[in-house]
Amino acid sequence: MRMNKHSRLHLPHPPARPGEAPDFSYVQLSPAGAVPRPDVNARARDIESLSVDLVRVLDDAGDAVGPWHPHLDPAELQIGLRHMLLTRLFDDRMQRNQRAGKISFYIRSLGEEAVSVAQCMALRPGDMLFPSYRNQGLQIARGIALVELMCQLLSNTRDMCKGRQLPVMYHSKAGNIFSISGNLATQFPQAVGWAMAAAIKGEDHLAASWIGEGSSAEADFHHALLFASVYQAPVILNVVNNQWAISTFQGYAGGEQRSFAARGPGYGIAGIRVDGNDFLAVYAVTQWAAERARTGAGPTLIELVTYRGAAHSTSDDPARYRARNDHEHWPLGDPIQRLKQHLIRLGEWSEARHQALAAELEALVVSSWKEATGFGTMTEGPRLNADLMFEDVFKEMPEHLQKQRALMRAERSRSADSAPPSAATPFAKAGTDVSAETSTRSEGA
Ligand SMILES: Cc1ncc(C[n+]2csc(CCOP(=O)(O)OP(=O)(O)O)c2C)c(N)n1
Ligand SMILES: [Mg+2]
Repeated sequence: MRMNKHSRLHLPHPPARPGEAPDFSYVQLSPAGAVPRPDVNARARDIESLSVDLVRVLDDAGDAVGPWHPHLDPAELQIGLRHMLLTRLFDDRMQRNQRAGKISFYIRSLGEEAVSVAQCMALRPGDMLFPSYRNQGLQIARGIALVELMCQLLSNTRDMCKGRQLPVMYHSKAGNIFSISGNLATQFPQAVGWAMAAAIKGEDHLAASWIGEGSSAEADFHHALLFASVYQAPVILNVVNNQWAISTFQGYAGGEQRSFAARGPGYGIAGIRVDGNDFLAVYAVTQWAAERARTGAGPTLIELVTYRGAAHSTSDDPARYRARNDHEHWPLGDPIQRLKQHLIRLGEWSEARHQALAAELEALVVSSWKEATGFGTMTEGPRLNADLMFEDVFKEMPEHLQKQRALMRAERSRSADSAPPSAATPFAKAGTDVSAETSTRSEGA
């Protein structure tokens, strides 16, 4: 080892910048089927190797191998494929809608669909999910209608967030899915708190939460792990390592010296690294962690190794900071392709069935969009009642807000009186607004 006369500062290096060839040699892989599956009640300190190895079930040919093979029914696998494909087609259409100026912002999950879909399917409906903004697959797998998600993206009269949130920060009213926060990593301590409460109440439910590897640099990540460890909370903490936090390479969040999963054992929590693009491996590892939580063996930190195939969001341009077409060179492939290939090898799927499914789901996305736009678009009414912005924060509205609301109402009726009847105003004319709760407008109404 070379000795320096002085200390030196190490700067992590992204594998390849624009103009360079993609290079994923830094990603530590294990062969499919090679990692042992310990008992669900194994102590965290006895299974530390799981946090550096990589659990994989699907091999390069598309066969399921090794001790983590979850032996799911083909029908279950087909449902998983359907949810993943719907997630991708929904994402593609919403991306195009943003480019066409129909919504203001969007975030895709291209290449990461197995994370949300397989994990959701491995959990029970009563388990509480605390997602990030890149977990739309959870909403889809939990049965939230596309129309509901689209109305949130449009901030229209049926918007579940009543126009108060950035598009994709869903707050689904059903499905046991917690509201999404743009403040990174807040969901981690919240999930641990929820899990602690479930344990205190003697319930059988667990909590699961997802953050990006970049967000693991937030203090909330560490608070969550400590609380989860001390109280052995029934929680599954997922770090989705898609290698990038906007333009910042994962090495800057600490992934260069040690895996993210290895932070688990540091806190006395089981840590496990899994191929995030392998539907079967993600399912099996989540099922294992869920059983640990439900049998009192405590929390698990799962690192899902994957790749962010698209830009961070519609506001980002990855051509500025990473190698062109690098997604095609990602060594763990594409989750949809891999599950499709596996089902074909089982004799339970075909190219023709795949195309028919894609056409069916595309039609669902199109018809859902048509229905959603009937509740209002960015340019056409009906519009949310502006009064809504003053509600739901205080039980009794403080005086200063009452004053502001009165001012706004006066301004609105003044501009409504002076404006020609057809002129577009920032707020719809009082009396014609439709509130989020009272809206029952249906397609074409
Ligand atoms: C507390 C906080 N800091 C910074 C941001 C700005 N920000 C939004 S997304 C993002 C990158 C997050 O990357 P990662 O956690 O890896 O998740 P990914 O987007 O890759 O899914 C940043 C820095 C924020 N929203 N909240
Ligand atoms: Mg990331």
